[in-house]
Amino acid sequence: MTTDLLAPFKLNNTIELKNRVLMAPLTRCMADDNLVPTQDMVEYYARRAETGLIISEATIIRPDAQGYPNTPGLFTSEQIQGWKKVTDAVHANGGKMFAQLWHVGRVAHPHFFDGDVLAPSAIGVEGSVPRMRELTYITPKAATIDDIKGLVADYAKAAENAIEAGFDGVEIHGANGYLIDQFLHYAANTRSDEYGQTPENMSRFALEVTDAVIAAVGNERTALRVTPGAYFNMSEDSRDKAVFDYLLPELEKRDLAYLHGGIFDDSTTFESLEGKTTSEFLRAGYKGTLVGVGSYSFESAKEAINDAKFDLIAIGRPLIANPDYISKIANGEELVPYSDEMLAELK
Ligand code: FNR
Ligand code: 8K6
Repeated sequence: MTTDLLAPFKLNNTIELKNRVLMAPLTRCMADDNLVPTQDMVEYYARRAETGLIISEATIIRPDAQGYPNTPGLFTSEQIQGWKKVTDAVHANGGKMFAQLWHVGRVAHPHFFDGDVLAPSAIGVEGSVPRMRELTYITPKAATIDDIKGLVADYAKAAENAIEAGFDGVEIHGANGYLIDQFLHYAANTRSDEYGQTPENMSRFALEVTDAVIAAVGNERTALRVTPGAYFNMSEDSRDKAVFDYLLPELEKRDLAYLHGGIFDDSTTFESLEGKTTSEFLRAGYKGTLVGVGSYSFESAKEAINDAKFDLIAIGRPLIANPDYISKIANGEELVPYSDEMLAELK
């Protein structure tokens, strides 16, 4: 029997999705200057409510989480009210939506806020801020234990704010070389305390954040995105696999809504993961609901789900090009191809 990706999928006792196609989180840098979602964003997300679950663009949990211009936040009442308009519109169109909770760690830039750039260790990234190339990255401050406690508490607070803003749950952004991922990789974490050096210690921050968010909003409303293979703002280290070998069974015990592998092309293999792709590695180590992503078409996703490679598919760029992706697939209509110029406007 083949799985129908357009048929409902029960995520858990709290959440049922109307189909298995998720909208991947997509940063658009279109919030207003107070990092509040705009009316254009309300309409942009509402148009995509036919997907089983929309995952919001990465949304910062506090001011020093910011590394790009006009990324939305979830830490002021104005931002919460702005998101409420988005979630109301998505719900009115029959959709569901999770907020992706973000702190960029060492990829933050003090241009956007007052204070330190925090990271696990004082190791900077090369390069400069996309779209603001004159802003080069600085060497971050290694977070103190008090800093870490504050960060964990602020992820939980942002999760509570997300529920207040009407989201159906949250996806913690633990991927793509940002703060949580920085703790999980040797290239960014050289700490000598209980947050560094061993797989258990390097997983501690990710698990503390996950547990704090679960305590705030419940495990059935908590999801996590991870990138075991380093590919963005991070370099590979052969020891990284051991960290994820420890982390994945720990996550499985938490009975999350889902685990999501964040990657641009899921055919990319990683030496540090013994030649596996992201979804192959995650599937081998994690038995809960897994979301695949990364250059899939509807057809290739269907094949992968039928082969039990993962359970749900997240679609990114094709949903930028085709707000009506689900209807087009259902009706056998041709999709508009994605191009980078489409990022200039919210359609
Ligand atoms: C992304 N991606 C991304 N990932 C994430 O976890 N949070 C984010 O905010 C963003 N932002 C973002 C912006 C843009 C413009 C692109 C193209 C990508 C990665 C995205 O969720 C997804 O993993 C990739 O786009 C691969 O999926 P597709 O596009 O091949 O279906
Ligand atoms: C100002 C826009 C900021 C967007 C930040 C989120 C991520 C955007 C995508 C950038 C592309 C990264 C490409 C990595 C490719 C690796 C291929 C193996």
